[in-house]
Amino acid sequence: MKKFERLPLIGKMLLELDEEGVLSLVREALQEGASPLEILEECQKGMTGVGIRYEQHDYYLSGLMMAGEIFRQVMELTEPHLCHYFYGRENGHILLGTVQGDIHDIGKNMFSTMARCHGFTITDLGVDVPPEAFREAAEEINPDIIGLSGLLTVAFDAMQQTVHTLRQSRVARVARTPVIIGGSLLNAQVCAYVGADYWCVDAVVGIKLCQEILNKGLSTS
Ligand code: B12
Repeated sequence: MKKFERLPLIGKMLLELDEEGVLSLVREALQEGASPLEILEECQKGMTGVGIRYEQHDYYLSGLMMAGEIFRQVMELTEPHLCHYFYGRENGHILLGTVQGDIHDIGKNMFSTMARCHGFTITDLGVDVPPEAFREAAEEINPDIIGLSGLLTVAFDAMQQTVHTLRQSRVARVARTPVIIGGSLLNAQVCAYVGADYWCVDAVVGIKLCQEILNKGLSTS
């Protein structure tokens, strides 16, 4: 992969919500053989900055929406390149979704794309998914791993409820299926509170954890 010197500019332009600037620079970077992962990481930094501006009341909800739309388009541009960058023959099945009350899906979709590039099968239930819907889907498809996404503090309770509902499943295998949670505000304490088995704030780390779970045959029991 070639080093694209103006990579940091992408994150800065995203922070300024400069849609045209971001997209043309991303196209240029990809044409010059830059790493799609580094482009996405740069955009993620920009998104964190947008979140800070929102907290400081420099941006409003429309700013978050605009940033989300720019990132979605960056994902569209980088997706075909990601599968050249990542390659794998994993044969695990991951049930994925953003928990109830939360509609953030950019990070979930990014994880989903990378996981598919690695060969995982993904069943994505979408956003604002109630605990029961996770349980029903898990009982139907028997996934190897269940991935919950959540970016809001209030999503922690929904994650906890979802894990609890899954553990109560009458299908023994579903009750034991490892659960991994992902989202920028997570940490070990939240993971313990939620009752999940693994946590991450980064899709690449998430993929590695899923590979370990499969390869070592890890489960919650
Ligand atoms: C874009 C955005 C939005 C967009 C989302 C668009 C979309 N389609 O997703 C919209 C406009 C919808 C939105 C709405 C709101 N948002 Co918002 N949003 C953001 C923002 C700026 C970026 C999020 C993002 O996409 N980041 C980029 C992705 C790539 O990163 P990521 O999600 O962390 O994902 C990575 C990892 O976490 C991991 N991952 C994620 N999921 C999973 C799952 C698994 C299984 C695995 C393994 C890994 C994994 O992989 C990804 C890649 O590495 C964040 C700021 C921030 N710091 O996150 C605020 C932020 C999350 N939002 C916030 C808030 C407050 C809101 C609103 C309540 C605002 C309002 N007044 O209405 C609403 C809530 C709506 C709802 N009910 O969900 C707060 C949350 C604060 C809190 N403590 O709860 C934040 C932190 C902003 C802030 N600093 O205040 N938002």
